[in-house]
Amino acid sequence: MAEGATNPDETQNLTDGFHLLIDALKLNGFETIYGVPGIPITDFGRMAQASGIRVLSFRHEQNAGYAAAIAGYLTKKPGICLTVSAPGFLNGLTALAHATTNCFPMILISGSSEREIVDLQQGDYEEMDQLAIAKPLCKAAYRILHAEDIGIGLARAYRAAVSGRPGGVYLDLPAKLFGQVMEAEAGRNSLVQVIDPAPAQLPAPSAVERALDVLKGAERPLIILGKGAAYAQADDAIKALVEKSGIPFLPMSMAKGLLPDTHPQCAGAARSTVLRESDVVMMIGARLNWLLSHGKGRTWGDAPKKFVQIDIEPKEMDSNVEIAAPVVGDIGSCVFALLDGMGSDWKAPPEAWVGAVVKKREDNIAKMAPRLVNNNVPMDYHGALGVLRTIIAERPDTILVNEGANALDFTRGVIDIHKPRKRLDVGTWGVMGIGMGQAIAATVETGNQVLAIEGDSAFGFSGMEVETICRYKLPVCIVIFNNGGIYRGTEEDAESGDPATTVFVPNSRYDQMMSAFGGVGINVTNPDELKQAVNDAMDSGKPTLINAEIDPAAGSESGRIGNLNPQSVLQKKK
Ligand code: ADP
Ligand code: TZD
Ligand code: MG
Repeated sequence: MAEGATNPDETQNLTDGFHLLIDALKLNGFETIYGVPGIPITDFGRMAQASGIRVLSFRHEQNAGYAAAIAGYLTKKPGICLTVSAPGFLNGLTALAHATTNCFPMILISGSSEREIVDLQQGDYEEMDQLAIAKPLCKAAYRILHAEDIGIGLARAYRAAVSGRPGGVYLDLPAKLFGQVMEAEAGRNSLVQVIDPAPAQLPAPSAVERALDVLKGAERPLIILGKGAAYAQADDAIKALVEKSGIPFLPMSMAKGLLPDTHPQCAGAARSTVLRESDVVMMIGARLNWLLSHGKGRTWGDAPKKFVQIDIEPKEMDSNVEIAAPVVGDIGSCVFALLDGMGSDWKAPPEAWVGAVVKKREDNIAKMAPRLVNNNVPMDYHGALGVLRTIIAERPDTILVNEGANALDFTRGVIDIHKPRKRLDVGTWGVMGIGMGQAIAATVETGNQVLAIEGDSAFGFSGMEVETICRYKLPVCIVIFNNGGIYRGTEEDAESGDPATTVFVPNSRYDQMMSAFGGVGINVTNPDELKQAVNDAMDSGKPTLINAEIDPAAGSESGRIGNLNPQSVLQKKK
């Protein structure tokens, strides 16, 4: 048997699809698989686990997929999701599309039924032309038909996921492939160790010079840091660039903590002012999509603006507005080049601007402060978040997972993040359901404690995974902001006789779901109890779910993005 290979049958000198895939994964340093077992991949999962790969079994593929996607974000290595054919594949596909949309590297490996039968539509078990369906929804999609191609197939998938703009890759493995046998040494020779999977992409010196010229001409410059910057793991260089430039910075949601939200240059609490008033904006790993009002309109004010954009994807430039200085390359290389080009005589931006931003930010922080210490019962979002904010400040290595509408927007605004990649959330789509998958992968990949702050609706999308969290005994503390519904728990629909579409069973006890599986479930009604319960959870590291009773009337429709709802002229809103 070849050294390092997993085939236990030494006498036969043979290997097969199962073992080749395991060997290929291990050769390339893939240590964890997130998935759901079943035909045709059950034995593959068992063998992978026996070989030392960590195989985490979920209750639904979508959650395993979200886990893989965020694992990719946290590690810069594609997260692997493993699913069964057709329905399992489709369940995982949402997460694959989400990974692609968010520029997270991920590989969805799915078993599939036999080509001969699928292509003649003869009705195989879980028949579906998965490759064709996956193609438009991911960055690349490949199928492997022969055992000797497993090595090269995985290499292609790996490289496609992480190089350039990262994204989701689909790998289709028909059932027959797993059992295909080949000679062990030939098998070993067929494996490919991917060298330099995400090669550095250096920016052109002229592009760097152009960017510096634009920055030098600025009166009111701003740097926007996006999750691409957090993904790049160029933390020290980005910090050095921001500090040397003296320019106020605005972190996008998942870029919070790249520099601490408490940093003197952080303009997070002066967001509308800096977007409106700035004259030159440098985007680092952030897109001018809906989250930034497409770079135009009221949010951005009337004064003309010039944009500098650092991104690995050339097509991103001019996607919404003209980019005066495109800098195409990987963020680490681009930031180093800019730092280098700034030289020793770099002039900080005018004090009038920097001072105005600081003043606005301090004013806004002071305005919010009293709301964060309120002890109202039932709790409002600010009362609850006031204590959670302190806990995160005291335990800055905690990874915060966050989804919901009000539960998302208020948490993002209130809780300061102090270290890079410690805030994970709904991302570019604002998708509900990422919570438990992200919570699981975050702690599995880093070993850190997780605090998941979840709207009651948001949690419902992946809530069954509390069993998974208990089964693997993960240090995850879930706080449900339970306001009895989507946005609010107060709506009534007198006309239909059914509950309004946005409300749930009032006074639900989500904590009992956790107790059902042996975890700690607690119901809390005020901020003091919430603080105690979260601190206990973090001290013990035990799976914990805290049902935090929030005033059903405290939230607003769609949180901060109510303006995106289309309006009917014929019907009055309730
Ligand atoms: P946010 O939602 O935080 O604004 P986006 O997801 O919109 O961030 O933008 C992330 C951007 O970062 C994408 O355009 C992507 O191409 C880019 N990106 C991701 N990784 C890198 C990298 N290593 N180097 C350069 N750009 C990157
Ligand atoms: N489905 C999916 C997959 N993603 C979505 N974003 C939605 C539906 C629509 N949606 C939102 O945009 S937020 C939200 C839904 C259903 C839930 C908000 O309720 P919540 O939070 O309980 O999670 P708050 O605190 O009550 O606002
Ligand atoms: Mg709710």
